[in-house]
Amino acid sequence: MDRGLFITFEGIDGCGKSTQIGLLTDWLEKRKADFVLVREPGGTPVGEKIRTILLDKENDGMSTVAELLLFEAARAQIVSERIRPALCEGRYVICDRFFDSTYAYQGVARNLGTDLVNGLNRMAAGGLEPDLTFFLDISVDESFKRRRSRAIEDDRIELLGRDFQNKVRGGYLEAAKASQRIKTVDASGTPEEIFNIIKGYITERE
Ligand code: Z5A
Repeated sequence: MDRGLFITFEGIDGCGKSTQIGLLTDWLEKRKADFVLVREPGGTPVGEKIRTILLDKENDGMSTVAELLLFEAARAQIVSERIRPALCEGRYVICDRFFDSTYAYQGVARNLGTDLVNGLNRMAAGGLEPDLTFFLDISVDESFKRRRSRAIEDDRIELLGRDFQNKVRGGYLEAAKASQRIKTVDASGTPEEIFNIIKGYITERE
């Protein structure tokens, strides 16, 4: 491999990305693999400021186009500042959400158009694509159940409700159908069961 492996995690709210990323980084540490862990939106000083604007419940008047462009701006920054350099050094990059989130949330659920979003995604990522993407698929009912069990308040996007989450899930299913890179993983099992599937895909790809 002439560059590190770029792995992204996707899914509707509360699908278990953080849990699976924790299991993956523990596994990589045990194998003494060199990795970088980042999240979108965020992951850089500029990106974290954009994240605060995007998730702030007080910004409920934000236009959907402004929202889309802010996600892309944060992405352009993290790709050039963190992701591409780490991959060039041969490190694994694990990213909690990447441009498939924009496809599903803004392109499909916000109805801004998937062609437009695909073009902006390519521009912001400078043509970079993940090697492997795990779409952790749970039902919207399960997502709400898991979210209720958390002690933290919903952010601006989490407050959008069930219909919106259903559309987001539809967007992911559509993206997964069109791409070999995206592995749909049934995320209704135990964290260990889910991680075994993920580990299998990574081992196969290495
Ligand atoms: N967004 C966008 O619209 N467009 C974009 O381009 C991008 C993002 C990049 C970022 O929020 C928001 O931005 C996100 C999409 C939007 N919004 N929404 N809505 P974030 O990063 O703050 O939040 P998140 O990405 O939605 O993640 P999360 O809410 O932190 O959830 P998670 O990481 O996927 O899940 P978790 O924390 O691992 O698990 C949730 C709970 O379920 C927790 O209590 C776990 O203990 C439990 N859990 C986990 N796994 C299991 C299993 N297997 N069984 C049972 N319970 C489990």
